[in-house]
Amino acid sequence: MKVLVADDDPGSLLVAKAAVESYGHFCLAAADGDEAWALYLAHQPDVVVTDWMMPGMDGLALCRAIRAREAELYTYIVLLTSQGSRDDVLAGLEAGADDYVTKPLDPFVMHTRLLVALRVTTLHADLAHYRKVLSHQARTDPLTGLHNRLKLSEDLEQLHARSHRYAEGYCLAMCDVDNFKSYNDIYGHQAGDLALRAVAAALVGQARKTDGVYRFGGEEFLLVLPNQTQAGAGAFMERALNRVRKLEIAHSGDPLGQLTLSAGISAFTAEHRVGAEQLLGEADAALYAAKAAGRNRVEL
Ligand code: GH3
Ligand code: MG
Ligand code: MG
Ligand code: MG
Repeated sequence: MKVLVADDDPGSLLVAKAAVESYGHFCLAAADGDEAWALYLAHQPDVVVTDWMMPGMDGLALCRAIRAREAELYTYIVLLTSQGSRDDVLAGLEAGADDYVTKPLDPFVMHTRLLVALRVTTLHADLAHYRKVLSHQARTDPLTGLHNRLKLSEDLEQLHARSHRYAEGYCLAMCDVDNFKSYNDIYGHQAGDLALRAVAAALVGQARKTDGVYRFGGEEFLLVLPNQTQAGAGAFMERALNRVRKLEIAHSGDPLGQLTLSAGISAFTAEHRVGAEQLLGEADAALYAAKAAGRNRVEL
């Protein structure tokens, strides 16, 4: 572990540093609280062992500063206290310290505290990791690997606010696989799943880096196209539909004999400053028009 030791007494500092190093940890030493804070910010130690009374920033203030700042990485804090200062110990633990040891420091006691510190910091690191994994999973569609609707609502809210503020245009394209129920009926659900994955990959392949591709529902996909005019989005979606046709997924239940997409586009512009929900509804209505007009096409 990376351990930061802070003590304004040079003798105590040396003893503490030697104790930490003798049990195989890397040790940073600070001669007062201000230096400790600077080293903490620069090196993000796993453990801080700090004296209570120091000129400048004292141990209590250091505890508070560390606790006020850390978000993901947990720092285990051990206070160095003098014998018989029970109130100090309580104040220190309340300020955010995890443990305390009394001076003069016994190296073996330091060792035992660092064992606990390792266990606690490892646990916190695991929790942070799982939080990240779960957060990603909660926003991802497992079949296609695309973003899901939760991620869509978050991203769309952000994009909408930004576009509103800076008067930028953006477009939504709602896509739906044509005659997909009959595809499942003819080829089975497993083949249907594979087809959805292929369509998703084709859409992602067509999208620009800043575009968002989301699985909106069963066989429905939503594309979010920032900084795009309605005409630009129309041309873009024509290319996307073409790309899906080029997959040449045979579909005997479709008039064209292959799997196709229909799409409806809506646009947020200076003249049409409607809410994101309404824009979704408009893209859906345009999709409905594309279906009614014979499928395998884009409607604005
Ligand atoms: P339209 O051209 O009007 O869109 O007709 P459609 O048959 O595609 O539309 P419908 O809404 O009747 O059928 C959608 C089908 O999509 C039904 C459903 O079983 C299938 N589906 C939805 N999600 C999945 C999935 O994850 N995997 C598979 N294999 N099929 C799915
Ligand atoms: Mg001191
Ligand atoms: Mg469909
Ligand atoms: Mg559908």
